Amino acid sequence: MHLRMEQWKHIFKLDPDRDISDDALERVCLSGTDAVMVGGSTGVTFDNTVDLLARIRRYEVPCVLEISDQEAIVPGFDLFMIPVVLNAGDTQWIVGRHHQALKEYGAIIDWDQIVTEGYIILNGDATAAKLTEADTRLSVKDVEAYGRMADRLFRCPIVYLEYSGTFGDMALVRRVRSLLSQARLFYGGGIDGPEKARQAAEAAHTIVVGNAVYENLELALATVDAVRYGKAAERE
Ligand code: 1GP
Repeated sequence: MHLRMEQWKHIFKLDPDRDISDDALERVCLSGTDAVMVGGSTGVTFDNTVDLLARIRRYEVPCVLEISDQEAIVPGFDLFMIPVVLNAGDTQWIVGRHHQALKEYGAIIDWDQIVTEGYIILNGDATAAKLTEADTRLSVKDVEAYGRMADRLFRCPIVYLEYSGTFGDMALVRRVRSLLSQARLFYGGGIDGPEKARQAAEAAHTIVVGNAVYENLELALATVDAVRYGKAAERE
């Protein structure tokens, strides 16, 4: 499979620690989304990750693992996304865990499958913010600096603005996208239906829809067309 991540506009993020029925999973995988990302902040284990991968693999949709725990690294995904939380207070989430993982697996990694995500967590109430002790009280200039750090200094292929659980500031998202030179801007947080999906897709390169899959599947599925067809889908 040739993965053209640079063309992805829409991703569903599924949490291995949350239940999803076979029917719902089928609808997600056949929705027309560009990829399914498997990941979560807590409760992700090798076993629940393997289970979810096996179920997603019944379908052709590209499937990527966002690694947050070394114990839950499961082979067989198309890509492995590695978050580096640039505004983490706990440096374990910037280089610490990465260092430990590379001590263990560094010699056997297929680097063509590894994609680094420069994360900027902006919702202080999100589990990920608490876990990483992220400093979310950032000015526009702070966020711009982190964006440039990920894009220019560290050459991350992805800059991820993470508002998980709440819909973010689209002017800020647009601002960060405008200063990136090579990275794709991923936006995630609070996209609960087509209208917010359209707004976020106008601001970022790629949008990530997570919670809505579990809260209201119909509205979550409608985000795919909203991104693909933009305003036309909204009018329907
Ligand atoms: C979470 O960015 C994703 O990591 C999506 O956020 O769950 O709020 O959609 P939501």
